[in-house]
Amino acid sequence: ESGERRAKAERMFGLMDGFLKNDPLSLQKDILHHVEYTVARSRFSFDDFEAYQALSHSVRDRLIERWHDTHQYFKRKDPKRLYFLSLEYLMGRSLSNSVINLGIKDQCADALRQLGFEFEVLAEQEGDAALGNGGLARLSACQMDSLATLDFPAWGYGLRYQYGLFRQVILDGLQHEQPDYWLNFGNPWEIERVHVSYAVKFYGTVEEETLNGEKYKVWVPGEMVEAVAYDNPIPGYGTRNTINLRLWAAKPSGQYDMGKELRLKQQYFFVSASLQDIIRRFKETHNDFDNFPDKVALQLNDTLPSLAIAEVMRVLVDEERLSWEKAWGIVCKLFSFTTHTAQPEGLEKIPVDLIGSLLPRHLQVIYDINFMFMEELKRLIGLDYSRLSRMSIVEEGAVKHIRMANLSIVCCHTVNGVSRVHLEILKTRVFKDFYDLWPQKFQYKTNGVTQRRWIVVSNPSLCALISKWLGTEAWIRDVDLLMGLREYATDVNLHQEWKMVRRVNKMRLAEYIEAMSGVKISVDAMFDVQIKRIHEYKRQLLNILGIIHRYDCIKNMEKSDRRNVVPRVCIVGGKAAPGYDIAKKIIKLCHAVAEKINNDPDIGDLLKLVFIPDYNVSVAELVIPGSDLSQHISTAGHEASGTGSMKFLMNGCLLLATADGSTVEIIEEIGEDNMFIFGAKVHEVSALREKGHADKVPLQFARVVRMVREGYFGFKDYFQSLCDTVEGDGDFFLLGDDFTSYLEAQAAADRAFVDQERWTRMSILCTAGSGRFSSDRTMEEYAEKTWDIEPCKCPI
Ligand code: F55
Repeated sequence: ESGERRAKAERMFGLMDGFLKNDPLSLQKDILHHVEYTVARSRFSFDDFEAYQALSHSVRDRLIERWHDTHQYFKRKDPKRLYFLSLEYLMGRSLSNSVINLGIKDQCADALRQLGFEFEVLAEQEGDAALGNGGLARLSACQMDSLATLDFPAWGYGLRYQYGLFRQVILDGLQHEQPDYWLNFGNPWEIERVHVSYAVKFYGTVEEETLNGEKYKVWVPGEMVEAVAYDNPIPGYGTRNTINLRLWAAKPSGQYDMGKELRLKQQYFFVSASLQDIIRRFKETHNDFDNFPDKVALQLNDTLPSLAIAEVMRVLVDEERLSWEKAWGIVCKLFSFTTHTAQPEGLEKIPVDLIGSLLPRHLQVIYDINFMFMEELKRLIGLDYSRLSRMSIVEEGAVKHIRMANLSIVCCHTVNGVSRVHLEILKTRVFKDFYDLWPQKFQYKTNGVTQRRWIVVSNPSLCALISKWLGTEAWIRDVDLLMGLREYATDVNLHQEWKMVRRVNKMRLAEYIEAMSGVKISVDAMFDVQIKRIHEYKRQLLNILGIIHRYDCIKNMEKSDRRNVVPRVCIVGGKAAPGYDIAKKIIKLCHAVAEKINNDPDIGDLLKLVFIPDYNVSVAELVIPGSDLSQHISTAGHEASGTGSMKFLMNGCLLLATADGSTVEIIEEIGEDNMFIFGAKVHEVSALREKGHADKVPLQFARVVRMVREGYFGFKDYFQSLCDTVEGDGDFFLLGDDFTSYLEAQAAADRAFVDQERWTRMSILCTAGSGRFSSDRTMEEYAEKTWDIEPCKCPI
């Protein structure tokens, strides 16, 4: 029977003519094939977009081959698998990343050239897949790349939202949000699986039934929505392994569009479909749930997917008929979770009534878990009611809530922070009660980013330069080899080439800025960049006030002193959450200040300020390689990790930063001498807040805030409330306290930049020291310390 099947498969493989070939001629044939039969363009006149489509389909075919082999192999070996559950992924574009990881970039470029096209031009045709908000979502994407490259038997699960993150359009300096119709031009990077679909239940009631004298609960739903799988192959670099990112869409039925449903509904839709899929796969080869945790690790990306805990309990108890105790024993070995916030206000809470109505059985399960937990806790700590109520999964109050973080900590075997200081904050503040109870559950894994996307894809000339000087491309898989660059940190020849690569990247960025905003900038100036979500704690306002100070200084200078000023181009970019008014005012202020400075004939090239609209992954790929200095200036204790800094570091961009999140560890790797560090430290912040600041604000700070208040940049009334957030007792994020040392760090950056020799050495040392901040290292640590999984390498 199986011999017969194999013979059949071999015959079919023969008919297929073996695997697709990657020489330029075969690629040309494939591209033309897709022009004719997939894009269906008249033979053969096709434009850049159609060529992009045809090329992408040719690449997709190659991904599918490897994807098949990888999953076949995983099935045969049946290793313990990791399921990475995340509501958000910021994948960006896929074409360049795919051809690089497949190792066919040069062949594709050759093939296209012979057809009269240029690879780089076609790559620009692709839009971003932006299924998430910020750092958390991009981290998921970087981690998927590393999991594939390191051959881990991992699956990603997520949601296929109809609309991506809003597009940011700036009108008169104000942010407007427009829908991102990312699927309107087709998506060659996904494979629709019409037959992989599951019914997801909502609402209804819970009935009790008796079977063979045993009572059990039955959830009678009030509504069903069908989930359909869309598979997104994730190729590893330098390996055949290609793993799967499976995204769920609601089957169109007129009524449903998950993009518009309430968040809790989306979360459960995601959790239910993913777990049905995971359990079905487990049952294909196993008939006993006892070894479920030996074969499956479930990783929760923050608490957004934490309904999965209640769902597994429900399925095991109500559907698989396991006893509560047995099910609980399994659940406790299954889940781990990573938290991405350092602020208690950032913890997710869901109104009890909402869960009770949408997911009545899950609410019961959560209450039962909490009851057991509270009983155990009373035994362990006694009747300390205030601590018991702090630790309860249920928050009492006018409106009762479920604390998803408490649920996750109680039910997960491991809780991870995203940097060393982040774990310290969790232990001593955010989750102190839990840490005191279960210290062994708490770990940290410092975040990392993938050097494939953040150097190889986005900075090809730096990539080539690194490989040339290291004499190998092995660092693309083994990033610690970057350390080898330290040896050449003062080599004049490397300096020459390094400066050239950086300059060309700056020219590319300058062209983009001019096209985008009409502002002409000089590549001799220092490009000083802050790109990230706009948030008060990230202190874009500190940056803008610093720019106002610089402007004010130049204005008040003797003309003859101006030649000592180091020319700067300040670049800011980022989206504000649609309902976050203060963040939107920060964007407006940035534009108002830019308008004034950029049109002041006194200033010329000494200072420019530009806001780059619609910041996203592909904008980052352009901006980061062209930056000299980047700012990561959150109030200490607020940025759980920060990952943008790591991308700049890899690209040889210097950092001006507070000792917050993972920056603390970057300082250890690079050395304080090679960075510009300023501001209060994590342990100093609470004392500064208590002391109050009204009486000892630096004059320079008071002056620049007054300029904004008094309408120097226009929009006087509009900016008052923004100024209120940083003056008097309003200055929660300590802009006034850190202002003086911020200006000193900026002055130190100026002095370093004047000495190009020194700057270039620092730049090389940044790249050389960035290895620890690769997501490869992060994923290795998770695999060993949290998930207990091992590589499973598909043979070629
Ligand atoms: C998204 C949705 C919700 Cl409900 C809550 C938070 C988010 C989100 O986007 N968080 C986020 O991006 N957090 C960031 O995670 C990064 C990766 O760990 C960290 O580097 C960064 O410090 C943190 O702010």
